Amino acid sequence: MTFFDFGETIDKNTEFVFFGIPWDFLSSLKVVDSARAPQKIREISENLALTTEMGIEIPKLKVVDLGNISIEPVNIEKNIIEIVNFVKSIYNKKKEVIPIVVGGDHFCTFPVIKAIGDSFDNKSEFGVLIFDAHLDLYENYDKGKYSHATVSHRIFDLDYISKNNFLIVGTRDIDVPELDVAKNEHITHLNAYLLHDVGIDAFGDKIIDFFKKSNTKSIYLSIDIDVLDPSIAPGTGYAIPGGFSYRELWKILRKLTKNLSIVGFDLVEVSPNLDLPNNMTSNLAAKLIIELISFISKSK
Ligand SMILES: [Mn+2]
Repeated sequence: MTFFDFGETIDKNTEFVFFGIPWDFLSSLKVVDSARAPQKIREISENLALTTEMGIEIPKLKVVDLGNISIEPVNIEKNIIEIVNFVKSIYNKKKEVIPIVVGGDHFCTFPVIKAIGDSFDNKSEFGVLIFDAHLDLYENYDKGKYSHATVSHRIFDLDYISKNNFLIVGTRDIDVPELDVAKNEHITHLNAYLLHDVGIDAFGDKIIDFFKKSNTKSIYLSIDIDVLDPSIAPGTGYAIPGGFSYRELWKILRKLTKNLSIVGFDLVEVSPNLDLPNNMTSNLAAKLIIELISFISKSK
């Protein structure tokens, strides 16, 4: 039994729908194997105890695991359509469910956000929050316009995404062309060091205030595992120092879910082949996902 397999079909009681996107072709690094992460994280969760840190019994959370989306790694356009259709098929079964996605490289986030954003009748209520060491704002990178390093740019290009409902948090490895895009488009990003300058509470408030200011009520959250410090999450392609601790991110997420409505989230860029032999990064990922599910469940 894993954290995520308490049922395999969506019914009227389902609150969360878990699925994997085993796709890492659009990573710019050859050494990663994040396509393996969805399965690895499920396996790891089998060995973890079945209560959350706040004492919630995990089997009582209504999470259905739909398995992995079928992916043809090099067939980019087909995969985008496949992922968008997969998410839409979930909403066709039940509109009020929260998709939980495990990648894959960070590009997997784009089609998921497109599907979720497109499903909103009132698109002005929808916003995107990204936790990442990087801006991922290149116009083109590596294989072209679709890359894990262009994903934020592609999300920003969506009609209903603007500087008012799009925020990147935890950055600390930014290239000059990306900074130019951020400046020209007035895209807000909160650098990782700021958390230590102002403290966790004030940092969390900054995120909440950003979305409240524009009246953005429904937030999709994307977590690149490299937002965490590589000392606790070494199993990822870019090991950038100065990231958040597990507890810092946990506290930020707990606060966010009390103040904003989360309509879906993903966790990407875990690379099992770069992890330590005790699988500490996949372990952390499994833990983080279930804690976040319990926060969202509690806030509903
Ligand atoms: Mn990223």
